[in-house]
Amino acid sequence: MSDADELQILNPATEEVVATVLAASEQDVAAAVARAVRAQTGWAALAPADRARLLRRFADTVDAHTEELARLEVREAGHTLGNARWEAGNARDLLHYAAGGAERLLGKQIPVPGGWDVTFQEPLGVVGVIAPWNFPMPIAAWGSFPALAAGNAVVLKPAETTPLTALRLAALALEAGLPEHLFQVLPGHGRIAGRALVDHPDVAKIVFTGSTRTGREVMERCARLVKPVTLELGGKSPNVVFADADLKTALDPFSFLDNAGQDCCARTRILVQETVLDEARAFLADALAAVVVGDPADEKTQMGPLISAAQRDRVRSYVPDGAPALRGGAPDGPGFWFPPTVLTGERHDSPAAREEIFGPVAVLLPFTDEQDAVRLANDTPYGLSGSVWTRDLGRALRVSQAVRAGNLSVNSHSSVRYWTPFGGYRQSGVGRELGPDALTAFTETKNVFISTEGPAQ
Ligand code: TXE
Repeated sequence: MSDADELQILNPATEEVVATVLAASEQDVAAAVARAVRAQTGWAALAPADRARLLRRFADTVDAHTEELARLEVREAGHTLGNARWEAGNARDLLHYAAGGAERLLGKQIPVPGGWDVTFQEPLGVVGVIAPWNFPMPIAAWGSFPALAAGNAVVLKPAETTPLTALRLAALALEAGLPEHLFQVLPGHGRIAGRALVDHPDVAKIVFTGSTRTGREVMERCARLVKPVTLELGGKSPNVVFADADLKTALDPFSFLDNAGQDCCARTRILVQETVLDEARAFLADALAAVVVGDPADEKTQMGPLISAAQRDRVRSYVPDGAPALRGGAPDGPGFWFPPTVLTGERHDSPAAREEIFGPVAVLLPFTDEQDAVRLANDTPYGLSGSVWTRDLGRALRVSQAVRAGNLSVNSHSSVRYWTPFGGYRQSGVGRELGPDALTAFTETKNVFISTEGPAQ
């Protein structure tokens, strides 16, 4: 493909073309960054209360368009309507939360002899955000909105397959009165527009969400310019179910089927205490058969298609014909469908149990006791998320302390909240997004010492 080619956006449920969008070239990225540099100067000079007011207006504008944004996400990404509505609401709520942060970006006063010492949290300048296709709207928002609130400009490159909701958000920002070029969205290829953003000397930080492989490359390229990065990468999260747990809740198949499993927090390693393994298998067989897979625009649908033919092929490669598995159903015909699947004959060190599949496929694995459960849960290069299910409070606390992951839930499969920190250990990433410190990640700390010494006598 040439630098000036087009991206065809397909509806993954029908394979029909939804839109055609121009792909940004390296020159387009350079021009956008130059515009962002100018826009950021004016934005940072505004009083924090004025930045907050404009961001709240942006939130209200998003609010007035949540149904439109949700339906666009259904068309470009195949998300169920219920999920897509949550996603649009999440973008709006994060804007409100980040807007409040603009006025609370506090420094410190540190006691020192001979003067006063104060710190300031200053904006970085232009932030580059590279977003994936699995949650196009929320992930674009998580990288961009706290950065804007902290006084930065943002240039966002969405994934090749899903640029439409991000483009719409940028248009809504302008409609709400945000300065021109402050929040720019440039659809394009990773290896062209993505790399150009990473390599640009005037981009002060990169926030990347995607595969561990690409994240590693982004980090290496940023290292050449000593450019800070936040990386949100893959996962292979455990769902640790002890025999005393409420199995029906603990084994909720949507702990790994939500968004057709294209979720870095999906609990795809179902670790079940061996004394209840048969019971778990019987429950999961019924639960998978009951999942409603189909048209994501239908309110009753629980699971939609995968994003692309390539992703379906990748998922299929982990589920050979005849592999021992529990399976649900999926539509035939056009669309990138794959049935809900739990592999039951895997070892914990097999590729399906170790690698991120990113589809509606989990593995069921037994453990003996608490020590064995922790050992298996931690036997992964990743460390993003996980759940622990037990009625024994002491054990719940011990296991949640012992599992090395950034986001754990006890007796819950709760997902991301915009007001709590999110990110991974080890190869799941670097840094944290969201939560009370979200804005600080987009600032430099400046320390200023002011002498109180009087004039020499
Ligand atoms: O990811 P990439 P892909 C995992 C998941 C999935 C696999 C591959 O396992 O099956 O990754 O997905 C941009 N410089 N996750 O190939 O390549 C790209 O254009 C700069 C987990 O889609 O990492 C897109 O915008 N940017 C994950 C973004 O990076 C580059 C979500 C992600 O694409 C680039 C998505 C480059 N050299 C996939 N190459 C999660 N953490 O949730 C590509 N990009």
